[in-house]
Amino acid sequence: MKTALITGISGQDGAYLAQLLLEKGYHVAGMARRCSNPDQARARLRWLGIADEVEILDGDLTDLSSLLRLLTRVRPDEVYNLGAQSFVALSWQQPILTGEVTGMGVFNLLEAVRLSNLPVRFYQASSSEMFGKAQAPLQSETTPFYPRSPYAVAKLAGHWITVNYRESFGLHASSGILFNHESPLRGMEFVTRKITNAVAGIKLGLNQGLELGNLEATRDWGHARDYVKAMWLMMQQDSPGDYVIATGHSVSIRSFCEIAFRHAGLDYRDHVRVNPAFFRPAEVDCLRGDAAKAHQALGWAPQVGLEALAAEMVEADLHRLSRAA
Ligand code: NDP
Ligand code: GDR
Repeated sequence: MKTALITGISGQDGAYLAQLLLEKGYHVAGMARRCSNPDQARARLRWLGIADEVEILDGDLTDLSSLLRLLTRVRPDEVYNLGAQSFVALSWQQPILTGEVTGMGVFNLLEAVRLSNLPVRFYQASSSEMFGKAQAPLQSETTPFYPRSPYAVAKLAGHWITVNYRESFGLHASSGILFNHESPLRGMEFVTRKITNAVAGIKLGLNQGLELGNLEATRDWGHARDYVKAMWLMMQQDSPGDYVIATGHSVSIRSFCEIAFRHAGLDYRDHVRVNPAFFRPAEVDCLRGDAAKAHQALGWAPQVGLEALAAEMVEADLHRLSRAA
């Protein structure tokens, strides 16, 4: 039986990845930060019905000693580094914390892997945000990076130190450059979930409107369940590498609003108001990924399209809010 250690187990991707690995017969250990309500770390795992099947252990990406202790105890075959301060907008409010967790955290974990001397395969959760002010209309592994936020700068450091440990120490370390991926487990502050949660609230008469920032930015959105499969596939390759994971389709926030509101029989124009307070100091205008390398080398392809993704999210929020009402 293989063992996996997942940092960021309490997040969206951590939950779906844990589910996938359990289905594949892994022992799954997850690292979570100490929190005053320990139940919180398992909320998403509970939603998927797997909370009791995952071993949760305390640790923090900013604390090298906790990482070393965890690795020595769990002795994983595969380490998936999903932990991060992942909210781009917050990274301008807390740039130093973002640098320490999202950037230096990767240095800490890689160093812990190296010092542990375990034959570990390592996955780093890199991001399409690294392309930022995109230097090509379709971004692939060879497109130059141009980060536009403290978050993206930190992710870039994490990406390059992953490449560097691979090249310096022969570590089986891969970097998945994942474009936006969403689900009913997406955090409420991210734009798709903010929208689907508002759609459900408006439909049920719980609230009236929705304030958003820039509606014209475009994103290449996929389903988180599809994307965690790509992470696992990277770890099964004989050689490590870097892979863009994306659908190849990009639509605006405005279009996502239109689709999500329409699913509930509503017109977004009656409910959405632009509030400049949600604009970012520097925006990433257009992201669209070219996942040809992943298709060819990993046999990976996304299964869920945007309409189905939005519908699943709206339905899940309707279900949750109608039970709470
Ligand atoms: P989430 O924000 O849902 O989850 C982030 C996880 O990181 C949470 O479990 C969080 O714990 C944990 N974390 C935060 N700070 C620390 C710390 N100091 N030490 C250890 N763990 C910490 O993100 P997603 O699941 O959406 O994303 C997973 C990873 O993939 C992230 O690294 C993200 O940046 C990256 N990514 C995500 C994409 C997406 O579209 N979802 C696209 C590309 C990359 P807690 O619950 O305690 O806050
Ligand atoms: P992103 O996701 O920054 O792409 O990072 P987010 O959903 O936060 O923003 C996407 C786009 O929507 C615009 N936007 C708003 N965003 C939010 N959050 N709230 C609003 O009210 C709003 N109005 C408009 C934003 O300006 C932006 O253009 C996500 C995270 O998961 C990262 O961790 C990950 O690395 C990238 O995706 C790929």
